[in-house]
Amino acid sequence: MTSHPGAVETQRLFFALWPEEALQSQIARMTTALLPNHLGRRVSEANLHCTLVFLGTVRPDQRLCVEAAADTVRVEPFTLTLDRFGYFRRPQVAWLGCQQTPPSLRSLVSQLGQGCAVCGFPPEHRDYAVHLTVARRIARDPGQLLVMPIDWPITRFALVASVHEDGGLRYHPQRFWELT
Ligand code: 2AM
Repeated sequence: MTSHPGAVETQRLFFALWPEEALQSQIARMTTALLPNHLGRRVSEANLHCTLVFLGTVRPDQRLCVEAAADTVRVEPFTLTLDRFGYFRRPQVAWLGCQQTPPSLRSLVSQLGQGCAVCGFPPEHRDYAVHLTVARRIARDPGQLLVMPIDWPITRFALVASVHEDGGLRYHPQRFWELT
């Protein structure tokens, strides 16, 4: 949280799919197998996640608002198959994603995005590109790397805070919502 005298306490927040620890380890191992060691900087295992809706700076009243919006989301549990390696040239990040975005994931992102718009967060107009960033500062496209597919059962989503800690960024889930 920010804490300037007289300032409103804000947080940097986003909604995400948050893997169980065992899956975070599996993804970290897969990244090590895929990317040569000298390429880029790995996202630390405990930070691995897939963003659904990025909010940025959030006031306490807005946090209550987005939490209420999340309460209204109706999506049944589904499976997300991570079966694709990708690279975004501009932010220079490598990621895992999926060949086919499940309709349930689109619905989840869309419901959350619409709810957050009501709380003052402009909706994202770009098509949702599911990606779980595994490494940053990769200057050159590593090309198409073959991924051993991982089936990730999605039973919940999280509101996550991004916090500066020990000279780096650490992501902390604040609250989970179960899909039913
Ligand atoms: P990235 O993994 O592609 O960098 C916390 O910062 C999470 O929110 C990260 O997953 C990051 O995506 C994403 N994020 C950061 N800034 C963003 C922005 N302006 N729009 C969308 N997502 C963003």
